[in-house]
Amino acid sequence: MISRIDLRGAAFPEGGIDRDLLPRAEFDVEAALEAVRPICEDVRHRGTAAVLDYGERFDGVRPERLRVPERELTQALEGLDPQVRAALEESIRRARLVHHDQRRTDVTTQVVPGGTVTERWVPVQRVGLYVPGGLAVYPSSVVMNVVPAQEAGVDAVAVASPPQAQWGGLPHPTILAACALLGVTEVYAAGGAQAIAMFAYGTDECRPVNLVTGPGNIYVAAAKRLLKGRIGIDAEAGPTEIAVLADGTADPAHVAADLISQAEHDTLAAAVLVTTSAELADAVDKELDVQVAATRHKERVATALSGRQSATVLVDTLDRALEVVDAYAAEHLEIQTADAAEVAARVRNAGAVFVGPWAPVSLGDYCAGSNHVLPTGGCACHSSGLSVQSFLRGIHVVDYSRDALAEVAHHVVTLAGAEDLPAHGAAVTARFSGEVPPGGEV
Ligand code: HSO
Ligand code: ZN
Repeated sequence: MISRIDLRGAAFPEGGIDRDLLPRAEFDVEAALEAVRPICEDVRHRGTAAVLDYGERFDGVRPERLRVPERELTQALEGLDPQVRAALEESIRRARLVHHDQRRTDVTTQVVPGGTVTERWVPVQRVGLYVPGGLAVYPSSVVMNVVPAQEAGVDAVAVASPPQAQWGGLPHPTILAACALLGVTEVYAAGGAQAIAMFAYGTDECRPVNLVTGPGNIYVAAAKRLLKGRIGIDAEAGPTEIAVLADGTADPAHVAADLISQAEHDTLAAAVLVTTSAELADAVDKELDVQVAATRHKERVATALSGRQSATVLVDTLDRALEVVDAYAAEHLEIQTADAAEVAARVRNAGAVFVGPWAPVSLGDYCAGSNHVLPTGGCACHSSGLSVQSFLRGIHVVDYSRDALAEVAHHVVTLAGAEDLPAHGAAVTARFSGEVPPGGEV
């Protein structure tokens, strides 16, 4: 079911292996840009009516209105299964613990006597959080977007999620209930590129936002790419990925279950096992056959596991395994080896690392306290998952006294001259009657 790449005995190039040699889902955001451009333009010009029209076209239902009335949120919470409510509350509680601790304190550096630079952390004022519809319902993604925004101190949080025909054009009631639990009252029945355009340009029902976060399909990713700059974005999320780095000590049944758990998201989801043990690889293959046949979304899972984006990679040593997972830079990486903590500490590139046999990815999807909005498509080599930091900006506050400026003025004038920008120097000397003060006065 899952293909095999045998790198045993292969020469690994100095400086790391080429990540293009490793399996990856086809997710061509560029190709979707042309499809979303007219949608975004239309929303820009026609506003709410355009968003509703696209809801009708793409989600198969025209919501009565874009903004979900607050009473719908309250009703959804009242109708929520008590067990789901308890689980969501625990998920929120744990996420708050972790994200609360991510908050930054302002740091003031005294550069010279009388000269300080403070990095002041300021929350983004208004954010739009996207919660996908698609093949599953994602109240957990409401938690993962809203909690860091709230902990960062964002003033206004708006949520958009596609209208559902089955629910009379409202987003799924569990999404609405999760919003209510979190105290979010501004919710829109909007999905796809039109939701991102609504957030970026604003309509008569929705004021424009400064930043949009949250995963979505390829059209959401394309709209984010198109509108980036006008709005900030977190990332262009692609299909979900799990990599498992395992040795002969791993339990094949658990490894298979974890691979299946993420393959369940999407036919394009990627499941990659990197192992030093051919015996484990064989045992996982057997487990996959048994477990896939028994799982609810077996077609979807089988397509994902047999797709070109999924593979078992055999290597000779743990060092090689680490090179492979670093090159792959998975959204989620499990370490199922002896001394898992020690191996995990050596990982350079991953959105989140799950250490040892008791930390499956699905724990992190819901209830670990960590965030599940993570970099995909290899972006974990340069980007982080969603956190409080995603909703903050660091403003440098520069505060210099006359003497502190005088001390360094000659250097400013020199550098301005070196760049042939004498007016920059003049802006300093103008404060000292047109003279360059001698350095070292302070
Ligand atoms: N694994 C997904 C998140 C998710 N799983 C939500 C279940 N619900 C991407 O990290
Ligand atoms: Zn998941």
